Amino acid sequence: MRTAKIYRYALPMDSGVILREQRLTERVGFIVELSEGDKFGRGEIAPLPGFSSETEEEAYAQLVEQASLWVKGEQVDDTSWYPSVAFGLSMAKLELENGLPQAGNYQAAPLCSGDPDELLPKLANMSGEKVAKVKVGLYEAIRDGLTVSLFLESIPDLTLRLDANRVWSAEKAQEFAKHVAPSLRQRISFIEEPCQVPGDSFSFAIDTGIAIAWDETLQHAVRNPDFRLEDLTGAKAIIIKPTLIGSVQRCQELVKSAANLGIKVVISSAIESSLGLTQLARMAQWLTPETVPGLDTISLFAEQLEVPWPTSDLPIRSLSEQSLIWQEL
Ligand code: OSB
Ligand code: MG
Repeated sequence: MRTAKIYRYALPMDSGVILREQRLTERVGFIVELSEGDKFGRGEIAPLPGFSSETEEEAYAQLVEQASLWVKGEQVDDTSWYPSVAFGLSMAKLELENGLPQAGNYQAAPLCSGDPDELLPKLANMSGEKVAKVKVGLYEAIRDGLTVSLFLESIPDLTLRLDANRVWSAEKAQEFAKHVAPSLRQRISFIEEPCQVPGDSFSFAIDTGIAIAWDETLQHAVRNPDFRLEDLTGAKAIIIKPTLIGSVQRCQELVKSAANLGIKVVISSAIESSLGLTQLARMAQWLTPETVPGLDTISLFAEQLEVPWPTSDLPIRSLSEQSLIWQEL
């Protein structure tokens, strides 16, 4: 006997979370709970405004339709679903089948935005590889270059991941690189999407010796059903945000292709609640055990949902306090 429930959650965010120039005061999403006999599994479906192509309403309509088919026992191919729906439902099914290992990789690369004194204590608590993520492109490119150099010079065993979110022209990106000494550049593990145009990012990597990673470019490319990772050349790493990419199996295939091509994979968050984020940590430990994932987003929230993130002391709301908006028994 199969049953399914869908909750809609709404969680307050920390003040000051800005996404694509919009303040995000509340994160909204769905949790699907699939049950069969005494087994159950959960998944989070939370399109991210400004990043997902599907809206909350579109995702909800497809989620209800597909959850209902699952209850009836019908098999449906999920390759054409919205990424957020494919991810959440595949995760719920996987958890139900006991297919998601318990162990998680919770050592997220700390996100920081500029002050080395703030970063040092965070790094002191890290076991193993010291890697942090810095958003660049928010200030002058020259200032970014100087800040990055300062980080690398003051913490000799630090490597950095940078993210420019496609803000620079080819010239601005060059200006940034000019202010990072060539001897420091190999400690930039990669910079995500330095330029507005992917071709410029590719040239930037060749000209400067600073490795790049595809994030937005990968999200666009996977919308094409004929996409092959072989065609996305030039990057040392790809960023997989499952909510923006698709099912667990789709992500798993990408991890496999990347391994064959010698490309590093960083499983990252699209600002899921602590429920979805802990599942991502387990997925990262399972699929990319050698890599620190990009999951340092719990502190963007003011509250957690049902499952605590191990290092967070934010208050926890239970799922039963959220609205149960659909069920099929
Ligand atoms: O800019 O990569 C981004 C989260 C949501 C939307 C966009 C981004 C992010 C992150 C996640 O940066 C954290 C990470 O990748 O380390
Ligand atoms: Mg990015």
